[in-house]
Amino acid sequence: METEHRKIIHVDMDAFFASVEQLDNPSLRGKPIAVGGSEKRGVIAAASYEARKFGVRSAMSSALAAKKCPDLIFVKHRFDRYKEVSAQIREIFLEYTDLVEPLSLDEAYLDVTANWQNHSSATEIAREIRGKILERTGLTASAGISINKFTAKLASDINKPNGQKTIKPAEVIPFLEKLLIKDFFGVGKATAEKMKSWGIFNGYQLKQHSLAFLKRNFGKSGEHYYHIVRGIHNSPVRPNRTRKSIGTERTYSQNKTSQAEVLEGLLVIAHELENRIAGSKKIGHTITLKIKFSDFTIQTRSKTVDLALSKKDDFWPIVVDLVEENPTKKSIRLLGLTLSNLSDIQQETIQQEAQLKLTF
Ligand code: DCP
Ligand code: CA
Ligand code: CA
Repeated sequence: METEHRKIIHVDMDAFFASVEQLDNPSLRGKPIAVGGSEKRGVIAAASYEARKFGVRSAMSSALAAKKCPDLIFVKHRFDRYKEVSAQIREIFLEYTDLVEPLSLDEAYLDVTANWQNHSSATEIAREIRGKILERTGLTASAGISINKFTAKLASDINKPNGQKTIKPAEVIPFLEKLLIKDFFGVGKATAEKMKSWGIFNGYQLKQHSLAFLKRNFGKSGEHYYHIVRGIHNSPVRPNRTRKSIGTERTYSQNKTSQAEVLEGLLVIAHELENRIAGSKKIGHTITLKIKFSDFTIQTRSKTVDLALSKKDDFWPIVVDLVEENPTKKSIRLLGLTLSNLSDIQQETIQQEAQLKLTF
């Protein structure tokens, strides 16, 4: 039955470092680029899809890459910028579930079984998340949707870049039977060679061997292979942090100079914040106003109240106070609002909503 299965999404950004560089520097778009390394030394961290056509890959030596693709452009990496994007996508994931397990800057597992926002399917959630990633970061991501982390991760590669793939419960077994041994998690070269020598090339052939046989030959890993090829992979999505704040901000193409303009801008932001709070199933006690001036200096002002804040009507008067108590003379290029001091809204409400049906 559908409801017995968890709904796991694996999201992975496309050509992450390279795509960020092409986003920030339009002259690099559509061109073969490599991030990290230089013409002469080092290894490449990331290659744009244009560079991959020439066979350029992550971890390849720069010298070999330059040989394969003579027009390859080498770009320096900017980790702070990748971290910034990583935080942005994390924020999006957390709008759908607390169960977010990042694997690296550009990918994470999400367990969306509880279905916070009453979506019709996990597939739909993944599509929405990819849409938000594109909208807020300007970058594309791919996703895999399935019953466990293992199949979800494999699925996210199938329609990459800028695509997604759902492997439904009934499709998991046939998918795993066709899967090549080298693509099974944690099957190293030596193990794959050993299996080949016994005529095991795919999941179906792996399944013909007993648990005892696999344990005898591969120890604990053998047991893991036995289960995984049967679609059994119970490893939970382990969140490595709980959310401390919910925030949203906007940069304006035209600086804001009057208090009326500032309040007008903040009203839009307050609406969006309310939506994000609703998605997070949290309440908070502190509202922070962030202002970036046209000279790029930043100011934050906060107020903490006893009232449990989640609705715009409740926190808007606080925002107005924060603006009015210290009128500013300088022109403003960015405004932001953050709710912090968070706690979960009542457990019973969450449980009720978790019962809303979610299918694949
Ligand atoms: N990375 C790195 N060294 C590696 C592999 C990757 O520094 N050996 C960095 C650069 C990548 C980022 O991590 O952009 C994410 O790695 P992925 O394996 O997810 O690869 P990409 O995102 O670059 O491409 P894909 O579209 O295949 O996911
Ligand atoms: Ca990636
Ligand atoms: Ca990745």
